Amino acid sequence: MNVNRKVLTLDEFTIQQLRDFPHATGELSNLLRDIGLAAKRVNVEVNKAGLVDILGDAGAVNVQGEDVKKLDIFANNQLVGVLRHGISCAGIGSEELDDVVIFDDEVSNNSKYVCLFDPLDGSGNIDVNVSIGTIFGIYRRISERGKACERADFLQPGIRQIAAGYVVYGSSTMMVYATRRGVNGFTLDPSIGEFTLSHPNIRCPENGKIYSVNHGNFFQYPENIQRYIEVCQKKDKTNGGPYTQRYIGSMVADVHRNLIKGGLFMYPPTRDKPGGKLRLLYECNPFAFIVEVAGGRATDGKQRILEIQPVELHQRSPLFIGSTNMMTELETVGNF
Ligand code: AHM
Ligand code: MG
Repeated sequence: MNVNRKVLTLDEFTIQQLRDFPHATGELSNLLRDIGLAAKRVNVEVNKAGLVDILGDAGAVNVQGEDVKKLDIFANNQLVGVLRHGISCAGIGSEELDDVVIFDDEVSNNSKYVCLFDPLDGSGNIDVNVSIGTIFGIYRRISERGKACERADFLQPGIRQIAAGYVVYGSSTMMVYATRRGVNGFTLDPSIGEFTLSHPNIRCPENGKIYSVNHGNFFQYPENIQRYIEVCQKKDKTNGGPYTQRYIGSMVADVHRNLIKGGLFMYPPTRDKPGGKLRLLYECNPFAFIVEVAGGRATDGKQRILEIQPVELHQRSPLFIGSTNMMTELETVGNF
């Protein structure tokens, strides 16, 4: 068998990056490897979800008041398990859990990082064979090392993320992660069971023609958002259009597409959800970090997502995220 040595695995890539920093401890590489391992396990279950009794509601309701699907629980358990047993993470916060989990053992107490994640986003799409994903953000703890981490470690503004990423379980399975140095995408090669570098140095195009929003909520949006959506609909060749509307209902897939092709994703406030639907810590912050590193922007309509000081773990936020020129257009039309 020919081994294609031009292909870098996720591990090889993170180790190669380490070489530029002789004092780096390798803890972040370890953490990313742990998350990659959990993702591979989730991927196996997602792929066979139609075959086994893992579809459907687990009969519980999560802290957000939504039905919990069995795969959500499986994904959550995998992530908590690998991070607890790894050497790099002092504790986690999960969209599926009421409170943070502080590992509080000797190795974990000496670990540098805490991790916040949405184990399986887009859960409404699990049963219908549509892409879903895992989202994560990694922070350096601010509490003293050597002791158990603290709640404040998890309530840092998104700007303090050291790395953030997502895994999309789609037509292929991809892990994309960002550090301040750049955004890179790795596609799972099922023949060797490894994530391999397929999308080096991802840049979000400055211009885009895709807008992604739940049109069903149109009449629930503030007037300035309705105005912008109408501008998108009326675009034609004479003014940079036509625009295309694409919305799967899985943020990971929707933002991933716009990141690669150029576009704008919105989850505005609605009459029923004036604070928006998406969670600041598990969904908005990781994507805001990734998209900003790739050259795009992300706001809640008033301020930069990454500068919001979180006050509670499960807080929600409106989200506008994507290509810079579309963001500017939104702000101009919407009079933000
Ligand atoms: P979830 O975490 O319960 O899956 O909800 C988040 C998802 C996002 O992936 C997606 O963008 C959004 O909810 C879709 O919501 P809606 O159906 O209201 O448009
Ligand atoms: Mg979710």
